[in-house]
Amino acid sequence: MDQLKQLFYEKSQNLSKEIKEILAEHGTKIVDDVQLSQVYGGMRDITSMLWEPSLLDSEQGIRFRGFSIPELREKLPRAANGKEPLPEGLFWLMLTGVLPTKDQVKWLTENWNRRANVPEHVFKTIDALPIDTHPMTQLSVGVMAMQNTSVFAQRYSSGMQKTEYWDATYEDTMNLVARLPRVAAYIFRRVYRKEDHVLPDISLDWGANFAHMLGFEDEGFKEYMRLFLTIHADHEGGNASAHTTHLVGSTLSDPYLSYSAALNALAGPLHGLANQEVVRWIQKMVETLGTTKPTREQIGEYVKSTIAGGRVVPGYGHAVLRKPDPRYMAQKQFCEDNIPDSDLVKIVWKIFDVVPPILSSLGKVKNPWPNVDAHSGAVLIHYGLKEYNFYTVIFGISRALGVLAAQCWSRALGLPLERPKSVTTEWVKEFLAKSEAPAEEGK
Ligand code: CMX
Repeated sequence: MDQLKQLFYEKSQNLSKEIKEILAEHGTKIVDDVQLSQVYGGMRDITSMLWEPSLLDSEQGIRFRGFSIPELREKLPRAANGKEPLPEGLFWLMLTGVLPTKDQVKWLTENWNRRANVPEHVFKTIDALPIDTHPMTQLSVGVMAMQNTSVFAQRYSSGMQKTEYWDATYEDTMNLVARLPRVAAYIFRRVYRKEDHVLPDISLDWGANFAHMLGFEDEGFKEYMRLFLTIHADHEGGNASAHTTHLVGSTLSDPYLSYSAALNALAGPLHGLANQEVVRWIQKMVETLGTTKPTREQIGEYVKSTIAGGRVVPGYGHAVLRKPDPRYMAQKQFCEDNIPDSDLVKIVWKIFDVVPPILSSLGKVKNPWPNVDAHSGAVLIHYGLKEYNFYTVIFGISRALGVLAAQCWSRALGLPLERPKSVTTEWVKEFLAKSEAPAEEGK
């Protein structure tokens, strides 16, 4: 058994035992109430699922196994001469709960490089799609095409025991994460670089190799890619892409099927697609205003016209967060340190000055602050990755780390099929009639 698998096995066995004890003693304790407005309101804030890799606090933002993003940037191993964390280290942390050493991260990079071979039929499947198919759809199809190699699916059909599910899920997770950058880069070069593909360089780490296969050799871009792939990896379990993985996986669909479904959720404009929408929105603004250096007043008028047109301001607001997103702040800091003079980045910062008071003045927006998607496009454009339809793919590659680490945990802990209760409005009316009826006399 490899060293990461061994550590994960020990940790998950221990937690499994602990959970059994907790449930035996406290299983009937009430952890939450549910209001009718939550039933109609997208199940916001209802505590109802388990997700080990990370936890979101509405004020402080995301913590991965207790570590904030600034702490991860400080404590996770980095590339030689690099300042940003290696996403491999975050995967190790999410899977085991333990910060890895430099050697352990090196081992993981090498292990993924050995697993990264993508079967030829996957490229042929992608090539069969019309070139104007959205890159997120191409990625989802590419992942589905790899499903015939699922260790979980093969072992399940040969009668695998429940106690082995975690092992097969771990193998699929490691293979899939290892292959993803190659598949995504293939899509990028197919669509935007006339099929001039770039072969992997196995001397590089996971993030830098992805940048290399996309065709970007700038060290600054490689550093940003490491940061990007780290901060987008997980946002606890209730967000649409994570929850989709969890739900689909709970039927014992293998990691390829579950993660492909997650990509389809991430491809929605209220979720991951917002990062491309932000850039489209800014470019339209620059075009409309006729300047690359708009004033705060001009931006304010443009924001108001977006809202008056019945559209949301992309990159702002969040279902859980109630403060500026630490993932936005990490990117802001990266830009202050590395590219403070980019016109586009300066626009992003001015938008941050202007949008929150306008959204607050509407009186209905619960969080007027920027989220992760408000910043990334400007940085990618600065480094020359201008094809914004590809941005959500990069988000998706990062998201694999969190949702697949969580899937390993779900199978190791033996979590069951997910099946919440739904009701009809007819049921609600009857429920209200009963609860509002006066108590019968004498009772
Ligand atoms: N611009 C304009 N209006 C907004 C808004 C924004 N950025 N954010 C919220 N609102 C509106 C909502 O549309 C809703 O209006 P109605 O009551 O008329 O339908 C009202 O404010 C209340 O919404 P909320 O409770 O504050 O926010 P939700 O939890 O319902 O939605 C989110 C959260 C992210 C979908 C929403 O803020 C939004 O649409 N933001 C823009 C898209 C975006 O950036 N998405 C990326 C999120 C991060 C990610 O998952 O990647």
